[in-house]
Amino acid sequence: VPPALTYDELPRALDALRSAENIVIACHINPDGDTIGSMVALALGLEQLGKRPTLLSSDGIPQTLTFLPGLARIQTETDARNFDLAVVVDAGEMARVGKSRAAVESAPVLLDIDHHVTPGPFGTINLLDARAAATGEIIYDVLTHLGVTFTPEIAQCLLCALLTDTGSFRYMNVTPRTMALAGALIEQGGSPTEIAEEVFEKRTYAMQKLLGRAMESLQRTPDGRIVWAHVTQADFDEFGATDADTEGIVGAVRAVRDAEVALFFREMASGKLRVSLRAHDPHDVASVAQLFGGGGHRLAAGCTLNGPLADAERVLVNAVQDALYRENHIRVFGEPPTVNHRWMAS
Ligand SMILES: [Mn+2]
Repeated sequence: VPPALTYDELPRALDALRSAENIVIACHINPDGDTIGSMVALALGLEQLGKRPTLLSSDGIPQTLTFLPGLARIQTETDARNFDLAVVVDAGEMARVGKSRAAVESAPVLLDIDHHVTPGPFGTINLLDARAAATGEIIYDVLTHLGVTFTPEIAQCLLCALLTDTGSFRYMNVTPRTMALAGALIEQGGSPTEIAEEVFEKRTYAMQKLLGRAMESLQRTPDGRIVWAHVTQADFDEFGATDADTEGIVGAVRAVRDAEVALFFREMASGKLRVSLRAHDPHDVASVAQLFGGGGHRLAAGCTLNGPLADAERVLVNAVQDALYRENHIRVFGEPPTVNHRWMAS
């Protein structure tokens, strides 16, 4: 395995973990494989050292991750306030621990472990590194430094963190080190086959039907640069679908050849439209989402618009066209005048 990442505050983090006894570990709301895998792997390692970890997931455990070992330790909330140390994994910001916040903030020391480096560290001790493809990579280093034995359970949790946060090792965040760690984790008993089957191949009937409706609605601009799709509230009602059943749709829209920006519109019961925006490098959809009061990352963002659906689609597609034009204009001529779309935001 290539050398570990280096963190300025690693010695302080290790001291804090070694000296604490009651440790509360919190993951982020709407949890994914990285935050759950990182939290459980860290807890299993700390238990080897005789610690008593309390695991908090404000939003519980998504169906797709229920195969992971060690999940019985996770609770959605706690009244306990006797913690020596709090650890928050993969959250980006404190607000994203949800209702775990009171327990986390009751501890005298807060360790923030993350590969999201914006909006910035919020711990008293911080292990942040954007070069890590997943927070699980940082947890791997921490457990190694603590002298923990990598059991098959720990390996499976960390492999799940790496595999899910890299889109099965396909995203730009993958490094040689990511692959080397994955190899080590397989040697230690992790199973990529089990993770892939559980996470990607147990889609619900409603998910597949919604995906069908979305693909049926697919449209694109004449130049093919912008592609979009929608599902209506009627589709949701017909299949008894929930928000979780839209998983994978925006990725399917983005996968259209020559698409530079993909949009997915989800009609809500209120009549408003929740929109997921995805860009291929080097485009920036966060700036478009921000025009409508939303936000996100350059390549993945979201916002909410007023209905009806057809108007929202027209307005947002126009805004993306403006943004693509602006990007080109800035490259060639410098800053053009700005366009204000804020009036359409819900
Ligand atoms: Mn992550």
